[in-house]
Amino acid sequence: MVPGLTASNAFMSDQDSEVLTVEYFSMINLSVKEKNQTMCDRKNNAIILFCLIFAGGNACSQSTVKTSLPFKKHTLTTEFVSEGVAIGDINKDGKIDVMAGPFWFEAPTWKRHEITTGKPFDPAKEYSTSFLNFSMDVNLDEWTDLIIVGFPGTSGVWYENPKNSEGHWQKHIISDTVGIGNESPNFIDVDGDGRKDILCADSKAKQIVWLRAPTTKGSTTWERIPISEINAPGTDRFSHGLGLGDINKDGRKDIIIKSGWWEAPVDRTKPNWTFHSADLGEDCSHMHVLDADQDGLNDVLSASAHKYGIWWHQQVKDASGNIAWKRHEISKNISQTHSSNLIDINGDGHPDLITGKRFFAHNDTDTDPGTHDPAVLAWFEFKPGTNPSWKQHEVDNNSGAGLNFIAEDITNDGQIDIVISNKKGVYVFENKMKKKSR
Ligand SMILES: [Ca+2]
Ligand SMILES: [Ca+2]
Ligand SMILES: [Ca+2]
Ligand SMILES: [Ca+2]
Repeated sequence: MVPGLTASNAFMSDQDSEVLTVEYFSMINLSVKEKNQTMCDRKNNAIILFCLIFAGGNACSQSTVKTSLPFKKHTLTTEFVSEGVAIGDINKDGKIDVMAGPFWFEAPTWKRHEITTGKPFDPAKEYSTSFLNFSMDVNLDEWTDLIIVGFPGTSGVWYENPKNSEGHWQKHIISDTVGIGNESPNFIDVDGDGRKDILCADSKAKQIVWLRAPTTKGSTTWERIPISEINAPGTDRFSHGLGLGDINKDGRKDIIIKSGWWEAPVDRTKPNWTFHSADLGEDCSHMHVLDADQDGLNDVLSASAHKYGIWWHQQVKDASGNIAWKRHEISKNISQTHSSNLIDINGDGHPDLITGKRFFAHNDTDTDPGTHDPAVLAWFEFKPGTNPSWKQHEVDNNSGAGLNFIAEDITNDGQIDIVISNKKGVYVFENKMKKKSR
């Protein structure tokens, strides 16, 4: 008997077959070639394995045994409409809907509605007008609105939820004067007041700033709060790498770029945070902070935006207290990992890294290595320790991820689902994994 499988699998329900498939993937080490197989091939492998184990290789065909993946894929569209995605209960029916650029998709049928006039773009030749999407109730009227960050360096906009009335949503400019730069703006609570902010570069002023959403009902004014000097690093419209996390463990989250970090002061609305130089590696996308090796010093995780590479940067301190950063490679299997999320997706108490290929990041050109690789979406199972590990699990190989994606429980079953939008389309991956016990 193969470990992890029981005779009860011989009469599999859909749910059971999903578990079998999870266990099958976890039992074998896939070669690079196998990793590039189509998902159909993999399903067949799972079926063949099942046949060999339970039917002696006989009397078993694809038509009689169904398998499915640990994530159920919902295709909202295969058109390229946005490289960012956001979620929220748009129509207040209790179900979480999906927004991607000019459209929102109504759960559970994913009927498409227009937020504004939109059209699909050509993934081989075009960029969309929607790079990152965030959702919040901007004007505090208790209806979820959509924020769109467009081509790097342009002004952000938000669309006001029309409260179930017909027609397009009213468009508002966040700030005429702020060019939202750096290619990985974060939508994250910078000052710890419980309301999310836009953390980005102002590529016109060449400053790191955060934009605070209106705080009083009916207001549409976003406050621009600079934290760096003018002409700071990481502030070009096409700069790569930005994150928020507590590097020095003083309880306040600091702002991180690949060449250093700004130390958050007690009052995070103050300008001129102290900058500390640090070598945090190559151009990357979102940057995350955690103590991977559990030595009491926080480390930094990042993934390459346009090449291959996922890394953790170990914070090391010498006897005099001087800090250095040692780079460790986690994976070089997926190129163009232009967005990531850090969240415990398997429920074992450890935050996992989810990332995917920003398919055709620079269109159908050979600018980026691996442009024509399968568009993989994967999660890396994190086990902390002196030698921390991140084991790759594939979610899908014909989607990937865009410039930002969602990893939250959108079906309200306690499992973290994944929602992506990129040049492959818009997809929901419903988490059907069995939860691991802690
Ligand atoms: Ca609103
Ligand atoms: Ca701090
Ligand atoms: Ca550490
Ligand atoms: Ca985990």
